[in-house]
Amino acid sequence: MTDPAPVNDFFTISSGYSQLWKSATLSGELRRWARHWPHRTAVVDPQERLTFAALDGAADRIAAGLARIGLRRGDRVVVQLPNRADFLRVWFGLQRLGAVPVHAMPAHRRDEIVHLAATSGASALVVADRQGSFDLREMADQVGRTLRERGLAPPTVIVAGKAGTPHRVSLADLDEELDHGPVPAPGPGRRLLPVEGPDPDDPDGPAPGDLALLLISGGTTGRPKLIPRSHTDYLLTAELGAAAADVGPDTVYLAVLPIGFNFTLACPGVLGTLASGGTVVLAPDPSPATAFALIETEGVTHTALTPALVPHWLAEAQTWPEALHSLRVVQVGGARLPDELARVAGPALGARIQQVYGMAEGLICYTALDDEPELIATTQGRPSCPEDDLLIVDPASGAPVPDGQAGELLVRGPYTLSAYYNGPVPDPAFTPDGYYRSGDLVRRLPTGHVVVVGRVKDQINRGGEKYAAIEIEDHLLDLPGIRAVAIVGIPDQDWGEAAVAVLVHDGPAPSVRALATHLRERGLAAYKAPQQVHSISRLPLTPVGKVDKQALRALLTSVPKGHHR
Ligand code: J2J
Repeated sequence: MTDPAPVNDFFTISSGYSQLWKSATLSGELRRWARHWPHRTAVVDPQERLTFAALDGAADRIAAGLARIGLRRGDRVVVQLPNRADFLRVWFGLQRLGAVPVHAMPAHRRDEIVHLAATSGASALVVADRQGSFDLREMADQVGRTLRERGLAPPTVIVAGKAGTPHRVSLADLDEELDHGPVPAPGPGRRLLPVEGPDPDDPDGPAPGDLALLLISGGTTGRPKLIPRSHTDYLLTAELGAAAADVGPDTVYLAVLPIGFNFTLACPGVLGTLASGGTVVLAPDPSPATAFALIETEGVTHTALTPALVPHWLAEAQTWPEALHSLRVVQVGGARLPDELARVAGPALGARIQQVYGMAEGLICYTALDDEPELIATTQGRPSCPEDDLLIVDPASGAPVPDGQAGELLVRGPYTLSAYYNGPVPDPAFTPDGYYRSGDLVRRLPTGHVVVVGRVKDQINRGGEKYAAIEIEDHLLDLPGIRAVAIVGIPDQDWGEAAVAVLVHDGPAPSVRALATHLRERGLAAYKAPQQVHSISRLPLTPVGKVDKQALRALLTSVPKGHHR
């Protein structure tokens, strides 16, 4: 599919970053790593261990295999794979071809995958065969049927595992050494940054400033948007992260969170570790028991968690502290880590805590490993790059707030996006001078540390998994007897936030379970189902006629426990 290069204003405001941007592609980097340390272990999963040379070889074969089935440079491919070595084989295979992975999450279901495939114009969809009892291949076929009904081309389904039927392609068949004939002429890349190529180790590859991957936004105004990231800015993200987390050749990084999550992949995560010559260990599930066993056997030094996982790790550490002897750095991010938990976590885990406040759109903040303990416990860190340009403004007027006061964080910088992929022009998510509106309320200390105090975006963040309230409101409005819906986040002890469906309805109120069933039937990820239902005769409105979610939140948090169903 053609994907013409857009005119991008970022070219004009970004020239000051050229010192920071290196002229390298992700495929070229893997080549160099494999040349520098071919026999070191790059990736470990429960079934296999891959050296850097083996990963590089797999990328070559899979790129050729993808070309055999008709994929070309610039083509988008939705990748929904669990934390297994196959994710990295496919991901680097796509990079070597110059195709663009679109990162789906393992919890996503038909509706989300259809949206990602449709908005990216994906040529292929890569899934595992099953996830527990759920057959992802059937879901992938349904995605194809839904797209066809909408007049769009269904993606080729590629299965890591048993393909099941001949109309699906098995990854094992792509990963074969075959003479594939002449390599097809590369298509055009989509240039995001003014960084020319080629990378000497990827001479036929895309330019370093070209689109390399598409991440998904948490969503605020509807369905998730696609975040374009280039080779250059993504490598910069990973390298800044490696410096912040003290990642080096001795690092053994345990990926507990989904590998397609920006935090896990690049902050510094998998890429920062590989770029430093370290080893990545993939946890097949996020349970502390699995993680602790891997930490003990593989000598894990670094990992990254969401706040919701921390109490479970503390409980496990009480009974199995010796498993953690090698652990040095535990990063926590994705949602606000309560200060009290941050204070106890380091000593209990025998490791340094590093708070990470980041967004797939770009900006990543880290506390320094040697920051004062109180700063580590109570702040979300400082921007990882001196060129990150942060502005804190009054959300209503847009005017900068006085130093130290809370306001909405706006950001631009060398690895922060300037437009969503195929987004509207102009896009209210950006200011006219190129700042991304994060929707987060923050306060900045004189040390430069940022404290996240709330948010202005209408989003639910359940333990790090985000979605736009409106996405669920729209689906619930379709239920019989429902006249109005507001999804409101309220504090939750275990998950940081719980979603309450506030309903104006005829007849009896639907149960929490009925809502979950409806959303599952609509093909949505299970984490988007509300935890509580609350009936109301009329939704309160703000003076401009919007649903007053603050008033609802105040009402819900003042109602005595037991009233909600
Ligand atoms: C409070 N809110 C936070 C934190 C993210 C590293 C770390 C996290 C993400 C991520 C990421 C928070 N305290 N420590 O991509 O590379 C909320 C904010 C933010 C939104 C971004 C990474 N860390 N948040 O979480 O794109 O509201 O990225 O704007 O998924 O999560 O979500 P996402």
